[in-house]
Amino acid sequence: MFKAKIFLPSLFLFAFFFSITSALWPIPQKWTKGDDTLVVYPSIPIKLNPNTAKILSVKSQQAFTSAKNRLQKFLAQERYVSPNVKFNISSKAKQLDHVIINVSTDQDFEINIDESYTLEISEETLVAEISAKTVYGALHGLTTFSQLVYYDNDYLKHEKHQRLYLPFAPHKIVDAPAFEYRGLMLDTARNYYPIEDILRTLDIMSWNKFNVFHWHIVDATSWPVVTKAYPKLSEKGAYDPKTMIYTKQDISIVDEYAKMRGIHVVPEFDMPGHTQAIASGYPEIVSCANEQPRWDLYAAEPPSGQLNPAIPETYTFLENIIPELTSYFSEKYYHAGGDEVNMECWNQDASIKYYLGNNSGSSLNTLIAKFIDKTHELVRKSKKIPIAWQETVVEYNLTLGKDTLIQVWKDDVTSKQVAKKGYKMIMGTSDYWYLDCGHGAWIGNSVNGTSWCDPFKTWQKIYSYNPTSGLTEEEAKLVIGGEVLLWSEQSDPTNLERMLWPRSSAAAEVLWSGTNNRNVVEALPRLHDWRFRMVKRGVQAEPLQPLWCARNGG
Ligand code: CP6
Repeated sequence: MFKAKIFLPSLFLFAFFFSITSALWPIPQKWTKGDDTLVVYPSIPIKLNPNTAKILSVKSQQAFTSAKNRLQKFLAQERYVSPNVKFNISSKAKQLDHVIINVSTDQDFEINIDESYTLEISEETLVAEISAKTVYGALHGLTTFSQLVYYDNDYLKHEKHQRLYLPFAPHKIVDAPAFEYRGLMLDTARNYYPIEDILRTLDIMSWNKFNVFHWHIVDATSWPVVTKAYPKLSEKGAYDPKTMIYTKQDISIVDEYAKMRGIHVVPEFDMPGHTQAIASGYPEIVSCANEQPRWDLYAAEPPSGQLNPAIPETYTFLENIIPELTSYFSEKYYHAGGDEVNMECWNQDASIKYYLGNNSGSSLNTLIAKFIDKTHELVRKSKKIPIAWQETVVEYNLTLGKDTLIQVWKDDVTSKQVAKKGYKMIMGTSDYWYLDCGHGAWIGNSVNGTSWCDPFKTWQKIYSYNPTSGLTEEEAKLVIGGEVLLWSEQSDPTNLERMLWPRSSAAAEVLWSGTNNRNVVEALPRLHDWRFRMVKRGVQAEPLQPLWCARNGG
């Protein structure tokens, strides 16, 4: 009670105060603004400083040109009138003359690249100037610029041309991400998503300054990836071998599209668990495949099936498939899975029993070590860096190469354990950053009444997550970022956008702006505005509040 009394009045005060300023999402590290409103015409020149152009590689120039074209198109199509950002409009408003971009270095596109930028918009020089160390920092500057403009829906009164307002000038923004790895995971195996849905997701991700698309591309239920070495993987393992697949060419379209938006595509080929789909084409290398109806004895989710670590055929498979799979993606990181291995599945396999009987000193634990070590060795041989789920170093207690990036999904007890072992980490615990609806898809759970979104994580819950929670300052340095995750047992293209947005935006701000001083009261009107803007851009983002609240400072 005591708390509520103090909290409520301040809530209204904050809400009122913040409802009148322009709304950037994620919020920049430093931002000062004024109260002049400028006019922006969609045809405003967006120029790369000629000295900059000289130092940039062809790839970097392409990324710039692509971003510039997107911004120009945005400005031409922008029809956003905010319900809660109010500003002065003067008939004498001056016109912004041009946008100029300076980039000081050319760097390879890697996750730890410098993404900082500054954006200054002067009401005196009438220039918007973006300066960045890399072209990918400049891209973020252009993204920020696109959130500062609002449509002038009265323009016909003034003149013929459509125009926009840029309120609260002058602006001085100094910005850089708090975390270098800002990811979103999509599971395209429980349900299939056409490439168009993935490309669309990449667009929306880039507006939210995400920089990693973790593509959980295969799982127990389907293997949609077409491969040369093992064609039956998709012929038998995809939901439809003609239409519900990803070819090498599809993957490079996604890869290239992402890169043009400053996003890294990290593929995950989850092994040895979650692999029953491999058994559709290659049953000889999978243990306990499809043990119905008691799949629950052998797997976390149906259908059961795990690659058999005791037979040489499995290793031949890895040797042939990993070089091909790694070659399809330009990103350095390759997620090799390793989650939720069920020992009972292996325990009951005759060939594994035989192996254990004939190899003294071997155990299920040495077998899983052998499997993961071999996989990671092949990943490194392909010049990639392995990512592994936390189970590898926590639950199975394996010792992995120090370069391995560990993905933690359980809680801060496990992140603490991973930190003690000294691995770099990405965070996204199921209690906070799983966007899906938990384990609701199976009949048993449905009978127990947990068939839909139980519990559903609200944007406030997602926003309250600190990826470094429970860690010392020193340990926290191992956390290079985090991910929101959409498992697709109960998602497909029909609900993708509302499952992702605007809740992922909440995580995007934690990852970009940092965990200090996050405050849902300050954030709400700003996120509300950002959600309305995304909707205007065509995103089926879920509503956060009644429209009334936005209009009335609540
Ligand atoms: N699939 C895979 C899943 C999950 C994991 N891996 C999962 C586990 C628990 C919950 C939600 C999803 N569906 N391959 C765990 C990393 Cl609550």
